[in-house]
Amino acid sequence: MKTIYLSLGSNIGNREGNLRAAIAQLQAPDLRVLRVSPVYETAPVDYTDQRWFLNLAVEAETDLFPMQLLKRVGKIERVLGRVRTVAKGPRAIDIDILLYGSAAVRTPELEIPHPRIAERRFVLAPLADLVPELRHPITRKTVRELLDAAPQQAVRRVGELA
Ligand code: PH2
Ligand code: MG
Ligand code: MG
Repeated sequence: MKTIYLSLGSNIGNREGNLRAAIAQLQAPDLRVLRVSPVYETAPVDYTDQRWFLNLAVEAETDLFPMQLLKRVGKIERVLGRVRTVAKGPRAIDIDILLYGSAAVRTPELEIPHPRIAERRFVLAPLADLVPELRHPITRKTVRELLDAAPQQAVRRVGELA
């Protein structure tokens, strides 16, 4: 059984409903959602000409191996994200694997820890609400240290998921 951390984001349609539906779909006999962070409204990064996101972080434990987990979250994204408009831009739901225990995985399909954690306030702010003292398995910096050093990005806590 591994403890894992996921980053969820939505910027299409009923963003809060999409997050809630994704968490419900994640819950399964072989994946137990333990805690959900507060919700943040966050300015889009990378591709900036899109609606603001709602982002949150999830702590879970699972028997799934990393590639099985990747397939599972991909399936949930497809189920919930069917109404797609622009490729690479807005999405109904995005589920990214941030950490899988203290494991490091590097394949063409999957990299864990997620390679852009340290650049993304929209990932670090909710993650710091759950596990501020958790250390990144490679850099050994805590989540709070990473958040303090992250580039500026507008993120504001908007509350808990109902
Ligand atoms: N996800 C992206 C690209 N940009 N910006 C914010 N604020 N939140 C996201 O979840 C996000 C993003 C690609 O997955
Ligand atoms: Mg993403
Ligand atoms: Mg993704």
